[in-house]
Order: sequence, then structure tokens, then C-alpha cells
Amino acid sequence: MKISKAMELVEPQLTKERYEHSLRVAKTARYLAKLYDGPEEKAELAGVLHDYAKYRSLEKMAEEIKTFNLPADLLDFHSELWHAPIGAILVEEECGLKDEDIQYAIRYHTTGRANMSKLEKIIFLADYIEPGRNFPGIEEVREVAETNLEYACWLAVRNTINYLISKRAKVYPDTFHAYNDLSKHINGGNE
Ligand code: DGI
Ligand code: FE
Ligand code: FE
Repeated sequence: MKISKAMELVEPQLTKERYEHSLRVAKTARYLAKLYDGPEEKAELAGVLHDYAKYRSLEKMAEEIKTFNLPADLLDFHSELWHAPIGAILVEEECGLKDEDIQYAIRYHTTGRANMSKLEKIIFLADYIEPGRNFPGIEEVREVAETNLEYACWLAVRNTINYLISKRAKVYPDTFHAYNDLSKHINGGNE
């Protein structure tokens, strides 16, 4: 799929702000792919498409978690998590994009998971550090993103877990799995 086609398909699904966020994620993802010898075209496409399902109604998504056979435990966690796995399926169903690498990157862009592919890490990190974002501690993540993809992802997951805990929110198991898995890249990973 051409990037212009993906943009055309995504734009009507999103608000103007969210669409612009998606374009910044695409640009950041392409930059990271070049830096880390990843798939640049796929990174850009996945960036454009990653939030495709962001504004789908909660009723529809709750239904689709069942009909698409997605993990039922998603329903016990914040609905913010749903757009990622549902978007990964909808880009195929509604846009005709059948590309496992891109679909995994979309599926895990919110939580991460253990054993993320390079493309999954790139999208996860690009979504966190795109220039429109402003989280506490983001400058450190942006700096580390220039030299160490795994460490930057670890920092992003750690910050997200800390944020969720400070809000007394639940943390989805894949988020912990991402944290634990990425820990092997820091401190020798044995602590
Ligand atoms: O869709 P975006 O806003 O661009 O970004 P995103 O898909 O990374 O979603 C971010 C939100 O998801 C943010 O409010 C934190 C939340 N989140 C990430 N991991 C978890 C989580 N929320 C819960 N409850 N549990 C998680 O593990
Ligand atoms: Fe998202
Ligand atoms: Fe996003």
C-alpha cells in the first residue's frame, strides 16, 4: 500500500489532531527505522495506520473483541487499550492491508509485549516520542532513542507503568511482559 493511500484511508477515521499525530508518528518511525536499520517503508505505513481504530465506538469495539477472538481479558482493562488490537484487524478488513509485520506493530503499539520485533519497538517508541508529545521524562527517552532502541523502549514502558500506578490504574499483563523482557538490555537483566 502506498503511503498516500493509507493517509486517505486514515484521515476520515480520526480527528484533525489525531491525524496529525499519526503523521508525526510515521515520520518519527521512518527516522528510527533508518537509524536502526529497520524497514523504513513499513515503519512509515504502520505509523500512519497505528491509531486507525482510536475513535471507534466502545460498544462496537467491545463486540469486536469477541467476534475477532481477541483476548477476552481486554474487556477487564481500560478501553484505551482496545483500539490497538482492533485496529490491527481493521486495517486488513476495511483497508485491505495484509502485512503481518505492520499488523503486529499496530496490535502492540499501546502495551508492548515480550519479544517485540524491531518494527514493533520502532512504532511503540515513535508513538511515545513524536514531537507533539509532552510526558514527564520524555526528553530523556528522546535522547536515549538516538542511540539505544531497547533502552528507550524500556524507559517508555517504565514511565507508563509508573504513571498508571500513580493513577491507581490497572496495568495490562503485556505491559509488564514488555518491561521484563526489555530489562535484559539494561543492568545485565538479572536484577
Ligand atoms: O493512542 P495514543 O494516545 O496515541 O497512545 P497509546 O495507544 O499508547 O495509548 C496511550 C494510553 O494507553 C495512555 O493513556 C496510557 C494507556 N496505557 C498504556 N498501557 C496501559 C495503558 N492503560 C492501562 N490501563 N494499562 C496498560 O497496561
Ligand atoms: Fe494508540
Ligand atoms: Fe498514537
